[in-house]
Amino acid sequence: MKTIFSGIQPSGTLTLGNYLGAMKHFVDMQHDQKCYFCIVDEHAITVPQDRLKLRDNIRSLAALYLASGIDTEKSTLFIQSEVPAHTQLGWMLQCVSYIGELERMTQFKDKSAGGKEGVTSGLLTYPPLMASDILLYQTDIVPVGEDQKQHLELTRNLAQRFNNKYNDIFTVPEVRIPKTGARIMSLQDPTKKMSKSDENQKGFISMLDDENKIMKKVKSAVTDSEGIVKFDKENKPGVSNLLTIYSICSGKSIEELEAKYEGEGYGVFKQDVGAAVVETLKPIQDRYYELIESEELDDILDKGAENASFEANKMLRKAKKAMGLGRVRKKK
Ligand code: ATP
Ligand code: LTN
Repeated sequence: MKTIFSGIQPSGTLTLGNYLGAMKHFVDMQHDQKCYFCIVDEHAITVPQDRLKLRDNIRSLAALYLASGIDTEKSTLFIQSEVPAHTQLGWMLQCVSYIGELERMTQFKDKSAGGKEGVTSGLLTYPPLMASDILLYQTDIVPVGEDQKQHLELTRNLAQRFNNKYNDIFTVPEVRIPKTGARIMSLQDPTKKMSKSDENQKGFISMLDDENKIMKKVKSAVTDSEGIVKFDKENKPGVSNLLTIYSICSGKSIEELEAKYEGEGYGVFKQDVGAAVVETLKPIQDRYYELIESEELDDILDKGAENASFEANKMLRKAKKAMGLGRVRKKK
């Protein structure tokens, strides 16, 4: 049995990109594997957050994990800040990371592009915390979207460096990026990834958008003036993005869809893409609204934190011993 770990930041309501690139695969992977799914709230505070909104987003993300099909009989679902071992090992791994390699992370470069004065040091040291999340559970596989590939590469380097320098305790994890849906693009600028922190609301579909909003956003998605439904990422990024979304939501292949819309133009096509998205999200939304105010959700998260702490503390003890932290009691 393999161990799977992945995390999502509670930095806003999840988008269709998060669902198709990450969450949907978590659900498919949980059979016959040992899975940990984490709400990484300590990652979210690397950029400013409103405290009440953050609290709401944490709960909402937990409910979305469950509504999407995470089954707590098979998987452990928990909140990062409720398992202190994450920041403890995170600090130790910071002391194994080099500033140079952290400064080379694309996400850091992008988010600090406006100047380094207003950027927190947490944004720079976020990757060792992410490595800690993963390494605490002897993770074999980390399912993520394309944008996290570089962080995973760094996690592997840190694990190997620690194993060589101190003691061979960490499993070196593998990244698993989905073949389709790994990078769902913005509906307004199909050269940019769909992001929940996009200022332009029309660029993303939230997992909680109602039917009306979804249809409107898909209809106003940027395409091109050719009027041909064909997959061509380079020259037709907007149409290709809609085809990807439609294909995953409907289970039909891209070729099948291209054939179906031959000679049709974009009107009918967009209508059907929207309908397929609504059909995918509707059952998740129904279950979400049942869960969000329930005590069941709190019970699941309490139990998740307890399970995760138990496993994580075992690894933390090993790592402290390997580095020589703390003490050993003298025998009388
Ligand atoms: P933000 O957009 O606010 O910077 P994010 O959505 O990139 O945040 P997370 O919420 O932590 O960051 O991402 C959770 C998972 O969703 C990760 O595995 C990430 O790779 C994946 N993901 C994020 N955006 C997309 C996208 N547009 N297409 C496919 N997968 C995505
Ligand atoms: N960095 C990731 C979120 C994240 C994560 C993790 C993903 C934090 N810890 C551990 C996988 C495994 C992001 O920004 N999407």
